[in-house]
Order: sequence, then C-alpha cells, then structure tokens
Amino acid sequence: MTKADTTKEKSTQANSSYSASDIEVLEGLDAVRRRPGMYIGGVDQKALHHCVYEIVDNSIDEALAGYCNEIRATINVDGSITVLDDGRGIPVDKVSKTGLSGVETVFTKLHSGGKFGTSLSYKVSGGLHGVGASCVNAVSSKMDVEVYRDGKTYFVQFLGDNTSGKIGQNNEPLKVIGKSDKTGTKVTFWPDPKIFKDQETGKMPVCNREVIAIRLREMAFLNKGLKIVFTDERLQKAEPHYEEMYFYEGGIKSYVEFLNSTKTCLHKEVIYFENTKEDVIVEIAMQYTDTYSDSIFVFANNINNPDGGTHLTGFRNSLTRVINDYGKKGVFKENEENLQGEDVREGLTAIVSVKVRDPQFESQTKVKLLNNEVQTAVMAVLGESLKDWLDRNPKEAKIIVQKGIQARDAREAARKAKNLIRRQSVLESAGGLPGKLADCTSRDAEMCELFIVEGDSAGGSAKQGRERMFQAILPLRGKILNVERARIGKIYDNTEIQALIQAIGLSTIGDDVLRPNIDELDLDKIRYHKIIIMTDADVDGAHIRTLLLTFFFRYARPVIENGYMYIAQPPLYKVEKNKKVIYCYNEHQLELAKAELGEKTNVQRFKGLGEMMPVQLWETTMNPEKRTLKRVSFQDAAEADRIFDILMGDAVGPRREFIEEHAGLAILDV
Ligand code: 28F
Repeated sequence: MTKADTTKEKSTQANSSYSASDIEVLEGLDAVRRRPGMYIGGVDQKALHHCVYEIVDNSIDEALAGYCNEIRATINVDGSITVLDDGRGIPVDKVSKTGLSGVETVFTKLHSGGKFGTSLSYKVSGGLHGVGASCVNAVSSKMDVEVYRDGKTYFVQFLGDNTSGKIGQNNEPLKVIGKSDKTGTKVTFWPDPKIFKDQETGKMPVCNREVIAIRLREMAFLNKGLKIVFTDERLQKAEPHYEEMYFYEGGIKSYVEFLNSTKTCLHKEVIYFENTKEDVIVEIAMQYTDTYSDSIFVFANNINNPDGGTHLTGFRNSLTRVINDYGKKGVFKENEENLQGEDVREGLTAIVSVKVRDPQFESQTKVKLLNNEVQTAVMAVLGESLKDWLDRNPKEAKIIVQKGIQARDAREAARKAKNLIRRQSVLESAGGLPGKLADCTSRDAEMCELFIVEGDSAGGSAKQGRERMFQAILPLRGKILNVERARIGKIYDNTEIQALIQAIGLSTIGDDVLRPNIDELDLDKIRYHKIIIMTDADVDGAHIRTLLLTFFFRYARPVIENGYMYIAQPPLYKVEKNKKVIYCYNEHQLELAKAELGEKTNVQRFKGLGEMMPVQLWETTMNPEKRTLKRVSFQDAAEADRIFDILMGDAVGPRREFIEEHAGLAILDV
C-alpha cells in the first residue's frame, strides 16, 4: 500500500457526530477514490488487475506464514471477483488500536503495510502498488467478506452507497451467519463503475483472463506446494467451463523447467539451492541451455523486479566468480583469460527469489530492489552451493565452463567484426545513416516516426505517400535474421539489422549496442519516438513482424518498454460502390460494409502494401488523423521470453501447438 499521508487529506469541515477514528477511516478511503492513481495505479484494466492481486496477496501472505495451502480465485459472471483461501481466517476479535473487529480493520482502515499487532514474517507487498484490501474496498461498490473461524461462519458487507454515506463502510456489524467446519477467508468485490474507466473506450474495463492466469501461475511457481485454482465464469459462446489449477511441488525449480521446456538443455537437472542468510530466505533455480541469450528473473517477496537490484547483482557477481574459480581448477588452459559476466550467463535460465523482512524498492513500482543485505545473502548462498554442486557434478561443470569459453571466443570475434563493420559503414554513409533510409526533415524525435516496411515496392509507396516532415521510411529487403538462434557476431554481420540500428540511433560509434545487457541500452540518441512496423497482412508479413519484434525484445527491449514500438494496421479490403469507399480492416468490417452498401458492391482484397496507391496507403495506414496504430507491450517478461522462444526457436512441436492455440502473439497485447 502507498503510504498515504492521511493528515493531508483531512477535510477542514468538522463533524461532531464522527469519532476521531471514524474520521480517519472515512477520509482515508475517500482519498483512494479521489486519487486512485496514487493508490491503485490508475482506473484502467491494469488497476483493476491490481485490485485482484491485492486480495490474492493477502491469501499469499497467509500461505507464507504457513497456514494456507489453497487459494481459489474466480471471475464471476457479473464481473465481480471472488477470492477464497483456507488460512486461519482474518481475526474477528476487537483490535484495540481501532476499536473495530480485525476484519473491519483490515477492510476499512487505510494502513501502511504490516499487519496490526502481529509481528508478521515476510509480508508480500502486493502488486505494482501494494494497495491493501482497504483500497480495494474503497474503489468497490460492494464487498462481501466471509470468515471461517472457531467453527463459525462470520459475514460482513461493505457498501459504497451505505446509509451513512461514507465510503466502504458496513451498515451492519460483523455477524455470525452459521457454522463452519473449516477455516479461511472469502472475499467478493464489485469494482465500482463510477471509478474504473478505460482511457480509450471510456467504458468500464473488464479483467483479462490471460493476464490474471499468468500472474496466478507465477504465484504458484514462487510458492511451492501452494495450490491455486482459477475459474472464469464469464464464458464466451460455446466455450467450455474454464478452470485452471496451478500447483508446483518444485516451486521455482518447476518454473525453470517450464521456461526451458521448449529449449535444449545442457544438463538434465535444474540446479536448485535454498538457504537463509542475513535473515533473508534465498532460493535459486538455474539451468543452462544451448541458446545465446540469458533469461534471469528476480523476485523479492514474490514481486518481480524487472530492473533487478541487489539480488540480481549478487547473483551475477557470484556466478562469474564461482565459474571462473572452477575453470581455473582444470578446465581453462594455462594463463587463460577470465570469463566475463555475459559469457557465464549465455544460455542461462534462472530464477532468483528472495524473501526479505523489510524490502526497500527504488520506486513505488517496485521494479528494483535496494536492500544491501540481500546482495550479501545471495552471494553467500550461490558462492557456497554452486561451488559444491560443480565439485559434485564434474561432467556438467565442464560443459557449463565450456559454454562460457565459447561465448567469450564469440564475443571476441564479434568485437573484431564490429570494428570492421563500423569502419566500413562510416566510410559508406557520412552521417552514419543507412543508404536506403528515406529520412524525415524534422529532427525532433518526439514527433518523428519511422516506418519499417517490407520490401522495396511497399517502401516506394510509403515514400511517396508519407508526410515527409515527420515520417521516415526504412525498407527492409527480405527477412531479417532470426536473432533467437544466432550469436552476437552473426547479428552484427546482418546488413538489415545494421540498417535498423543506425536508422533508429541505437548506436553511436564507440558505444556497444548489441550487448546482452539490454536493460542498460541508452535511448538518449533515439531518433524516432514512434517505430512502426508496417508489413503485409499475410503469413509472410506476420513472420517478418515477429522477427523484428524478437530483435527488439532481445536486443533493444527499452524501446518496447518505453512504448516506442507500434504495429501499423493496413486495411484488408476496399469496398466500393458509386464512388463511396469503405476500407475494412477485418472480416467483420467487411460484412458490415457489404451490408451498408448493398448489392453490386465492388470488393478489392489487398494482397500487399505494394499494390496500394501511395495516397491510399497514406489515407488508410499512415495518416495520424485516420489510422489506428497498435502499441506493442508485454505484461510479463518471463512469459514473453517463453513465447519468443516458442515462436522463433528450434522446437517445431510446441510452435505448431502454440500457433494453433493462440493464432498470434497474445502476450504482446498489441
Ligand atoms: C481472500 C483474501 O485476506 N486472507 C487473510 C488472514 C489471517 C490473519 C490475518 C489475514 C487481523 C487484524 C491484522 C489470522 N490468525 N484472503 C485474506 N488471512 N489477516 S488476511 O491477520 C490480520 C490481522 O489486523 C491472521 C492469526 N493471525 C493472523
């Protein structure tokens, strides 16, 4: 939960009928509704998801404390959400500090993390903002809570428009409504349509099943032995009952197995360590594959930290040290140079999960962990355990060290190749821009757009149709390299990728762009804030789009993270009758257009961008006033990682399955 300064929110109007604590409660929850951005990160679908996670997190806390084995989350037909756990049940007796029952305290008091009166072990700080159950209550029109405890079922309902006119209060006190032979807590909340609004449509957002499923699965991976059942009652036409169960006895070890299930692994068993140091619980699972990039995901108290932090630093430092130490004991040749961090990480899939009492994050969004003791703890655990593992598994150890040696040799070769290419390209194009780029006149990156176009003929149409002032065109010839299956040296060799890097300004001389450490890519020199992939609406176009997205995801991820990456939406059909023209972007629109124009309409199907007139391309796809662009984003790096591997990797089986299942890049939420 955000530490809200309730005193700041206090109303100047005194009301003698409220007790002191009432006022605090009232104004606390009211503050959430006045500034939802501060508490739940907005009013859109993402914020709605945060609310679900927040309630689930309370159950997870109960699991972390060792009392809860099973969580059931359900999206109900009316869009409300129910979460049920089999923990101890929220205490029902009076909390002296608030004068309310434990249940009422949890849901109506805006408190700043940590549970009242209990010295809680390792509290999960929740989703992106960690808002607390009371914040969810504040943005709900209704919330029902059942507690199963002491052989009884307790019930209380909080209402947005209750008789007191106060936000999220209960008309009736907590009461016993029956017996119970189990323990636990059940919460159902109805998100308030007066609060939630999708920015684009202005409508009430709804939960995205896939997004929630990925998160719940991740929670199950991170908490071994915890069973999570997810049900979506909002069925689409002819859809069977949707229910998924996540349960992983191996925890993050199972997570690594899952992430590597489509890859070729260099050793059979996932390496797994668990230990407590410096009061920090450290869990590490890792396995090398024959791929060329690394997939390391770090978590603090079940929260993913995409910007890393002390756990990642500790892991990296220790890994490099331990592998070099082992190498020196026999695998390295005499006087052989040490391996660098990026060498020992090549092909590695790893999860590092720490549980820490007082997690410190760089910002509200918790993307980076700061606790120094975590670095010490992770280094100590990996230092001891990995050394021991390598000593006990000499065959596997040798394979791992040799993978690092290969990576280092390739890196060296790439450095030489790169210098050569740099010299050449500097000679070729004075400004460092690729010859085939038709640049725009403006130098204001914020307003500039780059269209990456497939083929010279489409490139020609785009060049003629564009608004030259702020739109640049880069035609690519044929398919770009599949970076998922190529080492860095080969990537530098690829002229299409060179052109991309130079055109976008990802590279300046002397600056290493294609480093595996993509998080540090500097976007200061970026030349366009909209990079738009414009390919044909066919299978080849889709493939080229995926190749391009793979490149950006693997080697220029900040471009996507900053929201600079877009997909153009060219029309599929032109429907025409008596000079009235309708462009259609899908089959549904085609049906509507045919119905609108009636008999004897002329339907033209566009086979490629190249066959469109420049002015048509401008009108339908490039003109900012009329076009629709889709922004590329990914919700979960681990899942995006896995999907790119399925789409672009070696394993044909899973790829076919995946494409049949998703028929597109579902995760990319384009
Ligand atoms: C569906 C959402 O919220 N589960 C929870 C517990 C258990 C305890 C607890 C929660 C009470 C007064 C703070 C029980 N017994 N699921 C949930 N399960 N909160 S939330 O305690 C919170 C304190 O103020 C619990 C003993 N200690 C703690």
